[in-house]
Amino acid sequence: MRRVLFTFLASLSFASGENGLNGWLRYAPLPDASQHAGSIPATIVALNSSTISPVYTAGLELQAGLKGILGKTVSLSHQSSTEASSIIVGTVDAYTKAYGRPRGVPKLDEEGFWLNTKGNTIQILGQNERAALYGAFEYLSSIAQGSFKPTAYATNPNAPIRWVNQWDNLDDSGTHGSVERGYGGPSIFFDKGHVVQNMTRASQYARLLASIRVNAVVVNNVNANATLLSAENIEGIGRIADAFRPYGVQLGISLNFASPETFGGLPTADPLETSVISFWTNVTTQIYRRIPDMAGYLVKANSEGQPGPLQYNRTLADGANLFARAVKPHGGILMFRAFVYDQLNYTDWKADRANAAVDFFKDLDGKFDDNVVVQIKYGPIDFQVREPVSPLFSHMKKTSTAVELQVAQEYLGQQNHLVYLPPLWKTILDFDLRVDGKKSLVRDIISSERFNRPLGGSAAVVNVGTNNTWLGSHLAMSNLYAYGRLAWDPTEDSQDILQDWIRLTFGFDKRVLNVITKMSMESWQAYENYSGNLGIQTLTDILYTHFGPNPASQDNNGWGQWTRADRNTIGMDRTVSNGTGFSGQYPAEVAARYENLETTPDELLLWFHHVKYDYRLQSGKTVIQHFYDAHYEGAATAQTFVPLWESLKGKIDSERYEAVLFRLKYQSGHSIVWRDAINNFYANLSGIPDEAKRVGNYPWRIEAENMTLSGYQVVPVTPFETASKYNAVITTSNTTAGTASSTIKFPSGIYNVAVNYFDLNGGRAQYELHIGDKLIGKWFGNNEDNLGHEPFAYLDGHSATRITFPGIKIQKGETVKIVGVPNGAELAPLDYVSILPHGIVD
Ligand code: GCW
Repeated sequence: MRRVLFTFLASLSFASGENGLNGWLRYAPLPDASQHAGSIPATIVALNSSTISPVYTAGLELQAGLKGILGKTVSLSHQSSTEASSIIVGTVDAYTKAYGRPRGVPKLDEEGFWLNTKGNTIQILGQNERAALYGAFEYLSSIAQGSFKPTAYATNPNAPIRWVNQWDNLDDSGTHGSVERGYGGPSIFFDKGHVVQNMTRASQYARLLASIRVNAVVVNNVNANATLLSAENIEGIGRIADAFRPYGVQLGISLNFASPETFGGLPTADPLETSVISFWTNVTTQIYRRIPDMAGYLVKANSEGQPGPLQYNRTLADGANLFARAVKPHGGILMFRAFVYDQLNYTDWKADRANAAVDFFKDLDGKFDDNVVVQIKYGPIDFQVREPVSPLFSHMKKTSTAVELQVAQEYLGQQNHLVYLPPLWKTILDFDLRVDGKKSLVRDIISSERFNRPLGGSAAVVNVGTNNTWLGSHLAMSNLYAYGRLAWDPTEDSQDILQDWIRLTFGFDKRVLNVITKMSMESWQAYENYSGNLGIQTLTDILYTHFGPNPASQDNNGWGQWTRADRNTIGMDRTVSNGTGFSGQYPAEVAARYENLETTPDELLLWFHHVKYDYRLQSGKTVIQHFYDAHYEGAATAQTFVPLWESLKGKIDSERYEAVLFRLKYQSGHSIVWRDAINNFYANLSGIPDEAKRVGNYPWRIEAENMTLSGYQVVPVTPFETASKYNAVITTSNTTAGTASSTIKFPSGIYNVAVNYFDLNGGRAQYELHIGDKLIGKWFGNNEDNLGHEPFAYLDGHSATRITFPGIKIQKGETVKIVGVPNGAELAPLDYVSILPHGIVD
């Protein structure tokens, strides 16, 4: 009976609110709540009664959390009392006023806090108000994870800047606030050219962010729209700031450099012009009048078509200081992006986009005002699956810097592929640049410790949207969670952070913990394996959406994401001796390591060197065989995610279980699309076959173009490598169904049947798979409703999709038949059918 009751209660806890909206702040009932509820004080004293104070919020959170987690009703007051047993939350100063100096509290940084659960009274004391809220979330997090061991400790942030950048657009009236590189639905802030009225999502977002100690959000895209500065919009962002404030999250905005001209009607935006200076001074005063605690501005200048000071023959520092001086009297900060580069000439062997940041910024060190922070993408190119650290961190000795990370998985599967990012981020944060021959970890540079700067920290590009899951994917939320944790303490272990997140998000089941840990910890390596290896970059389509494979798109254009692959060789020669000189941008010890082919780690070989396909890596494999093997390994790992997840059925509420399963199945199919596309591309280019004879040989496949077709016609696919044997079939009209059939020549047995097709966003074609006279499955080409990634309008590596029907009984000589019913522009495109014996994935 007890067991039955327990199961019933456990299932009750799944019943509601499991759509993901609460993220890791579910306050789900603890299985053994009753054992602990008694040991928790029954009163909370929150030492601030103003409803906009984070301390006030902390009181409410503690009350709600203890109710949810322990089922305990706790009273909340804002008066200090002499009550012997209570939870006291407030600033150190407020506590001292009420109770006298707390004992044992070390000196805290501005946003540090002290948590003491040792006595009858629990002390949660922040150096400032938001720090007290951080402490309350920390306390709740440990209780929610079932940890009740009395402790007393202080914690301080690694760095003061722990921001999030949303690339949300203030579009025109036609659009529902699009998010650049957003895969979780439209903006939570903007709608049809205005700031939204309903601030519910804004405050829910601030709550999530406060719990991971993110202290500011830049709410609009760095490709900024000057109309944000209108009186109506200033009022609008004022409302967002009001929603953020009780959580201690500040608002920041991105500015468009040309605003004085395009919005202010001035003839110039020259940063040294008096009229331009007063334009920005006035605008800034207006904004601070509405939002006195605004965090500051973020500026992308002279990059990707954005205007900037170079247009007026002024330096980037002149541009940055213009804004820095405008916000200075209000206590604001200017984040200035180092993502500045020009289009380049592909035929120039010495040209290199990776050189741009250092080339543009190195001589400006010391020229930036003290409240400027140069925000540097982690790698020299652009959020690739693997990059060396940006060498700019080693040049900015007199400038505050922040690292820019990307929670948005723009080049990493767009939240449709599971990629847990902290292991990647760690390769950057823990990197020792050896500036002046001394230990110079990136995390100590951004913390301001190494060069003793006033500011510094990190910013993450995040793409939450109105989807209940925030990012479009439940599992992707581990990245947002971990970002905050690492921004606070970059020495934390990626797996420890992940496991906290798993317990908070999915509960205590051991198998749930193990499975999600295993998948997540393997995921980045798997994605790197089936996308771009050895530092060649992700190899995604860089000219269209950055989602599926298209290695050729990297080269022969001005974007500078080159691989320089030809028939015999591959890789960018970035050496000083013969190449672009990029390796020389690093301090001597690091430069020497990368300059030399033998000492460059395999994982970055093709980033730094141009070699033959049969060059032998340190691992002993040739470059090309490494490509082939890695792609098979990576896709094989992705296949394991589905059964691993399926082993959790019944252990996770069905809404999240099904949503995650759908994406993992999609990923397992798309990883094969990646594997085959990249392998065939390079097999074709190099003419070197796969030693294991897998690439180009698919004995279990039946190509659609080789089937008996009725109402279907054969079409070539571009790029060629994104369809098996280069061709697909589409229906001959957009109204009549087509059929593709073939006699099965494989021995009778049980098979997994996979169908590869192309799912375009111009319609929802319907497919049926028949074996003999049995209907095996029926589905729609409706990824556009389910995946949230960017447009997929053509037959290519973005739209290529695979669906698998496991355990199908097949008799030799039976017919396999696909019926495709076109819909709109989607002509039920079909690539191949695989009839796979147990254990074979092809
Ligand atoms: O890689 C590019 C992205 C752009 C983005 C830009 C940037 C906001 O594809 O979408 O623009 O980086 O970081 O500024």
